[in-house]
Amino acid sequence: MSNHSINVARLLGRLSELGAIGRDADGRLVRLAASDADREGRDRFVSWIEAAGLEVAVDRIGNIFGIWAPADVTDVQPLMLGSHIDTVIDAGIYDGCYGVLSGLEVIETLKESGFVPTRPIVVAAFTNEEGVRYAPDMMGSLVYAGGLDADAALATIGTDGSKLGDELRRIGYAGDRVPGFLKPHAYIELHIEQGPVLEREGVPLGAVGNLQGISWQRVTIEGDANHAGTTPISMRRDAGHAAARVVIFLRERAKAANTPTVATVGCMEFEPNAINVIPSRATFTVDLRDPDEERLNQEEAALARFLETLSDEEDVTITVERLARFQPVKFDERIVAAIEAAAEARTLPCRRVTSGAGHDAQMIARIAPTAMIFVPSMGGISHNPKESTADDDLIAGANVLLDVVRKMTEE
Ligand code: HGY
Ligand code: MN
Ligand code: MN
Ligand code: MN
Repeated sequence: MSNHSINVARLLGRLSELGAIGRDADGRLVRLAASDADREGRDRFVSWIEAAGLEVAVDRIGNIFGIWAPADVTDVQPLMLGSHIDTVIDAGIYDGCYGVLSGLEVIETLKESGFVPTRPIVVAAFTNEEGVRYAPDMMGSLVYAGGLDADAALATIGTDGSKLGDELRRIGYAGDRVPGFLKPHAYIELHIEQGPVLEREGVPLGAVGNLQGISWQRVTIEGDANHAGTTPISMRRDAGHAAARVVIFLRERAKAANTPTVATVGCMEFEPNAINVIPSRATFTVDLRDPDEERLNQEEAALARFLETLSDEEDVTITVERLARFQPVKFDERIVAAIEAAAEARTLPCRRVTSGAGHDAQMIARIAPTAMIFVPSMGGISHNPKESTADDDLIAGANVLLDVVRKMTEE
């Protein structure tokens, strides 16, 4: 049984301190990538890295790294920990931040204990994991893993018309390091589950064996604006009605499929968006996910077929833009087993889980052996201010991460 422990007050204190940064006028937590709020959160995280005596590095896409490299191991591949500190709109305080702050906490605890690792240990805060302002999501780690060219990513135009590269420069996080400058020996991400499984089963820890595939598309339907009162139903080219039929199609199909497939229409805009005008245009997003690559392809094909039929039946024009497409990922069995062993050594129940959410680990798994640790989300709630995890679970997760990191860097 390991008797090492992280500094509980420091971790929990920083989680609430970071959680207070980026509140809007209504008190909602909104720390979108490369915004002023993101700058403030980044600055606070960097101040903690510096206070811990770590080297700070920032790469061209704004990924931040805190590097602990004792003298005689500087040229050895590092063990990397991390996640993200950008948030969705009206977010909780744990998504991403828990993994970044626990990674820093583990490094500080090991450093303070006089432990000398056989390889550098690095904590990363990846840029734009959420993808709310700039698509795709997991952008910083995708660039880091070589899945997206840095210049192409920096040229991305956001939902507010801003350019990511300009915004990173404006907030002072257009770094000079080449993305991928540190090739990790392994990557471990600690994260809240953001789903209901662990809580429902009364299990405090999840060893994440795999992560589902993600497909993001933006659909634009063009019809004709017309008078809401005078236009007979049979003469309408109603973009709003056509869009609503897509929402119903996706839900009915996912419900009838009896598979893990999930479908979400999270954003929708009508033009001209007036109570007495038939919408001429509807623009909306489709988020499809499935742990099975083949089934995810089939869901995308089924949606494409439905849109074809819809366009004829509703006499509208439909265009689709692909925003993101990530395959399902299987994590590294040895690290997953090490997580299970560390939980067992602390007599903490642990079970295998699939991640329904996308994570930076999905990208870093392209370049290094990777795994994740989950702790329960109360009510399975996330991407919502009610997102919460019991302190005991937060501490247990961080202590298991501490044990795995110690084990992987003492040999
Ligand atoms: O969309 C996701 O699953 C991640 O939170 N960006
Ligand atoms: Mn996250
Ligand atoms: Mn998230
Ligand atoms: Mn995520």
